[in-house]
Amino acid sequence: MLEKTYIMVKPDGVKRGLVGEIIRRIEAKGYKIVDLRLMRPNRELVEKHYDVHKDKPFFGELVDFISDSEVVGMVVEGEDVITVLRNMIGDKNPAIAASGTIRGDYANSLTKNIIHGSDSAETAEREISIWF
Ligand SMILES: Nc1nc2c(ncn2[C@@H]2O[C@H](COP(=O)(O)OP(=O)(O)O)[C@@H](O)[C@H]2O)c(=O)[nH]1
Ligand SMILES: [Mg+2]
Repeated sequence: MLEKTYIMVKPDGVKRGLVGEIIRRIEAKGYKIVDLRLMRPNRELVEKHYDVHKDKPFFGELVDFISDSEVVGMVVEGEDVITVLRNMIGDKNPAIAASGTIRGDYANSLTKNIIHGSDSAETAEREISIWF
């Protein structure tokens, strides 16, 4: 199915100069970037994005990390793009993320794990409307 997903290079990915590598992998897979923006999101926006995690113990640390820092948000379109990019991103835990995935190759921290990708069609629609 032709879908759209929200992908975000987190502040650690931007600081480490991984924006180009991430875009390269997305394009090499054959997906199309249909919107892209460099942003410094305020707390309110980041809290809304991670609303599902608001009762988790790591919520404050996560929001602190993303807020008022440069991130690159993009909308990516393609066949089954939501699932395929989640697979290319890899597990959130760098100790588990497989080599060859973005997190497996570049992440070394559970909070600072380089990249976000929507996990379902409903989430993708919600996140795209929040960020774009
Ligand atoms: N410090 C910490 N951060 C976490 C933990 N679980 C998730 N996170 C962070 O919160 C983000 C969202 O979590 P989740 O939706 O479960 O993972 P994702 O969809 O793969 O990004 C992750 O990418 C991490 O940055 C945790 O147990 N500890
Ligand atoms: Mg998630």
